[in-house]
Amino acid sequence: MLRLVALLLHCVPLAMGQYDICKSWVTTDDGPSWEFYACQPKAMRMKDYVTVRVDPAGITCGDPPERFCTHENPYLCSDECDASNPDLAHPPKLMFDSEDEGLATYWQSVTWRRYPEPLLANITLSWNKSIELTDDIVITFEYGRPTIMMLEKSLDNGRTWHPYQYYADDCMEAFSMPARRVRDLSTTSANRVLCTEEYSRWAGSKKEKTVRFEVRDRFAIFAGPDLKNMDNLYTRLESAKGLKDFFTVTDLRMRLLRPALGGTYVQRENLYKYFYAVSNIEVTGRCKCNLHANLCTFKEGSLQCECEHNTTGQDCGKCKKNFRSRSWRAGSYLPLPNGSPNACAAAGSAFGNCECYGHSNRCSYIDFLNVVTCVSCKHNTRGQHCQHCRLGFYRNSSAELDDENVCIECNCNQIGSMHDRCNETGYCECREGATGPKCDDCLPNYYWRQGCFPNVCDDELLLCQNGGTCYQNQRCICPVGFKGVLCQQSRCEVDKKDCDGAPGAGGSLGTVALGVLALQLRAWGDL
Ligand SMILES: *[C@@H]1O[C@H](CO)[C@@H](O)[C@H](O)[C@H]1NC(C)=O
Ligand SMILES: *[C@@H]1O[C@H](CO)[C@@H](O)[C@H](O)[C@H]1NC(C)=O
Ligand SMILES: *[C@@H]1O[C@H](CO)[C@@H](O)[C@H](O)[C@H]1NC(C)=O
Ligand SMILES: *[C@@H]1O[C@H](CO)[C@@H](O)[C@H](O)[C@H]1NC(C)=O
Ligand SMILES: *[C@@H]1O[C@H](CO)[C@@H](O)[C@H](O)[C@H]1NC(C)=O
Ligand SMILES: [Ca+2]
Repeated sequence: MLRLVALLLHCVPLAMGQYDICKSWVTTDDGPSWEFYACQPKAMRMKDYVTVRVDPAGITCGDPPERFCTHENPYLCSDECDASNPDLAHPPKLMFDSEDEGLATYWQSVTWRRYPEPLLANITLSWNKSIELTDDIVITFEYGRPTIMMLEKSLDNGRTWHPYQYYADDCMEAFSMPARRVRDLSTTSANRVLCTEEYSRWAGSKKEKTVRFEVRDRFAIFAGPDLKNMDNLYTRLESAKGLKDFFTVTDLRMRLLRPALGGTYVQRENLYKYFYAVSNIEVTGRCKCNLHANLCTFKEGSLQCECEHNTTGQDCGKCKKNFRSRSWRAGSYLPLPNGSPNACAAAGSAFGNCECYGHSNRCSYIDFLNVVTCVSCKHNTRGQHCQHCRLGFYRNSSAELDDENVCIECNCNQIGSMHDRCNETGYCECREGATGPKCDDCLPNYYWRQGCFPNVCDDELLLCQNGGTCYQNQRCICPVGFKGVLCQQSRCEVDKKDCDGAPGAGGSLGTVALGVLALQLRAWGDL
């Protein structure tokens, strides 16, 4: 019974009752038919669907077994962490179990025995699915909260990361940021990334255990203190740029940067009381389904939206095949209270059969040709059905025709290529001497200088003569007394007066003599 009450309490703030059905069967003057609405799945405990990774390797305590103690009992270091003993092990999964026995189970790091080297740990949570946060993220630390930590998020399954919130007992010292509180943010700064000192000060490890990322306080800026005015929040989510994305994540990362210090400086003689211990990470949110689904299920290891409105994809992010007569759009919370479904429409519903593969919203009838054609094809497409790529673009063979990335720019090198068109595999047509898919390379025996030019000299067939050196395949640098493209001509053969004063007569002998002279000059210079 107690558990049921807890469950109900847990659900109350989440079950707003809005946008929970995608369609209903209604009777109108024209008979019964479906009516469609914007819809979204219920919020869930997202920790049940997460995969976790803790870095660096070896940061989890117990291998080898080690002793530790607590700030409350700093001289009784008899507690033990031993990865090989289930009763004494503290693996990462204990951050996500349910604790109904009353006894906290927790992941624990090694102790700070390497002080003053920092004790760093990353806890990375991945869903392989975009999630919209609907309530605070709550991280519970047994034995004290870190004095410095950072929360990061990713929106692209961990490819790129962005700071989400900074936490420190002294924000200025730790991050050179002024301390701020989420409660003090305004409507224009609701998605600001800030540093807070509220969750890092020492207050006794039993008293204050949680570190929060305050989603509710940010919602409250729009919806009021008890989140009563959700309509206003939904309106803002639709209209304020970046606000929806701010609450959307695919991954979260806690970067633990300095453990609890017990309210004082680090005591080097007892480093066994410094470590991290996390008993729970609560993440409440809903699957992002672009307002095209009210169910999200766990299938083959990942959450997936059960898409309606003839959309498809993990997030209902595109139109189903044969429903692409206009571009895909997310559903909208507006107009209140039921929103707009922005459903995908079947090809052939307008103007006979004009499919535009989602690259155009409009078709037009051309009278004298008696055809219907797509108008203003987007995404660099062209053609009656936007089925071709514009000149200067080629078809992406791994993308379907309705993909936004279907046409790739040829990107031909302007100097090396004949024009900016390319063939179906992206190869440009090269001018003489140029090569490579984009004509930005030169064939062997050519050099690049605003285009490809045949080599003047090289190390093989076009050797510079008489001790000349080849400069970047462009010209021979000839020794004094020689000229010609390959330094093949002695100046005195051409012009008798060049021979005056030249020591020796023979070409190569002259070079040797010059070399000796140069060495002598250098020797004098050193004296
Ligand atoms: C934690 O992740 C950040 C990137 O988000 C990385 O720069 C850092 O090296 C990681 N730290 C550890 C201890 O793995
Ligand atoms: C992520 O989800 C997609 C779509 O459901 C699935 O195809 C893919 O295998 C998943 N990747 C991992 C690493 O679980
Ligand atoms: C989706 O397509 C089906 C036909 O397969 C149709 O009955 C249904 O009304 C369509 N739904 C929407 C929202 O357009
Ligand atoms: C080709 O399309 C795929 C699938 O949409 C996309 O992931 C990839 O980035 C595209 N390639 C290029 C070069 O744009
Ligand atoms: C495109 O041109 C390259 C280089 O000339 C050639 O190897 C390739 O086969 C061509 N691709 C097609 C589809 O014609
Ligand atoms: Ca636990």
